[in-house]
Amino acid sequence: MNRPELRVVFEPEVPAYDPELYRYQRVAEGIAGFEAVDEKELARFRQRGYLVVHQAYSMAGVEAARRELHRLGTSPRPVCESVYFEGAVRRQLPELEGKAVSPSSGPRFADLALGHTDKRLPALDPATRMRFVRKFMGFTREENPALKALAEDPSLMRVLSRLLGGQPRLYQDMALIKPPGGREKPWHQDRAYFNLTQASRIVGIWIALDEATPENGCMQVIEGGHRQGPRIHFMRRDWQICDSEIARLPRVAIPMKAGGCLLFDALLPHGTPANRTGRQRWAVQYHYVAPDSRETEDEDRLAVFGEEGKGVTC
Ligand SMILES: O=C(O)CCC(=O)C(=O)O
Repeated sequence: MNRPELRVVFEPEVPAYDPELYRYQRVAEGIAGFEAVDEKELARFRQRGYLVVHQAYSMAGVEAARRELHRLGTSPRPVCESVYFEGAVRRQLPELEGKAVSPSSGPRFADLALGHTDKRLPALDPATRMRFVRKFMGFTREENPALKALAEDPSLMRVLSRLLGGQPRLYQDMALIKPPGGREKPWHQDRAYFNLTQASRIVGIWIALDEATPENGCMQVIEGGHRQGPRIHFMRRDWQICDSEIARLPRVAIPMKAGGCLLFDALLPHGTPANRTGRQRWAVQYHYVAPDSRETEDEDRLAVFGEEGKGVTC
């Protein structure tokens, strides 16, 4: 298989946030194993916008996926489409000082909040690179069989077929390595990032490859928030929902052990706080679409999720 061209993104440093945004009211309940997903759980998913499945994956599968991610993080030529580094890596790389994508140079919309993009990995020893890596994308390929196996797990496919009402197609893959001190992912709806029509059915899965806790940046959600539809996103610390809107809503934390997962509606508002521990927090996230999903353009997405022309402020 041909290797994809590598895209390396050096993110800007993300400003501090109000810790109140991640003060949660409750911890989510879950079920054990994909086989426990019945009609009642599917109805709960529709109502709440998510479903937590503990012990969804075997530890052998999780460990094999971790080994592949470690290889992606330390290899001189990782087999994936993109690698994102935390803004803190800039302090190791003085040549990046002041380098950022400038809106006037016409970057793709998705790059605006991301910082400087390159085709080469930073000249750092592999261990240092691994310490600052935040995200990989486009790795679900034959060369990474354990990561591909997580994405194509037959029990997951059965659940997704029921949630999507048709054969699931993988739309996006991400590995999210939140390093010690690693940045917050501000509250957002994933649909605000996807150029897919609003009628397209989309379900995400976030799989813990480590224990995920409120301290190291586990997922938090606004239960039932998908039923209020699309929310306006603003370019602040990231492409995100306004903090003042989130501050008014009750938040649910989703801690889980390695091998557990969160299935969620692509309109469910969610976010993760910074990692305040001394260890990385590893997870993978996949999004799937129904067979009748349709691609659209940035401008269609921004007409729904963007602030322009709506007279709103944040
Ligand atoms: O793992 C995380 O920190 C959250 C990732 C996330 O929500 C996203 O990238 O859409």
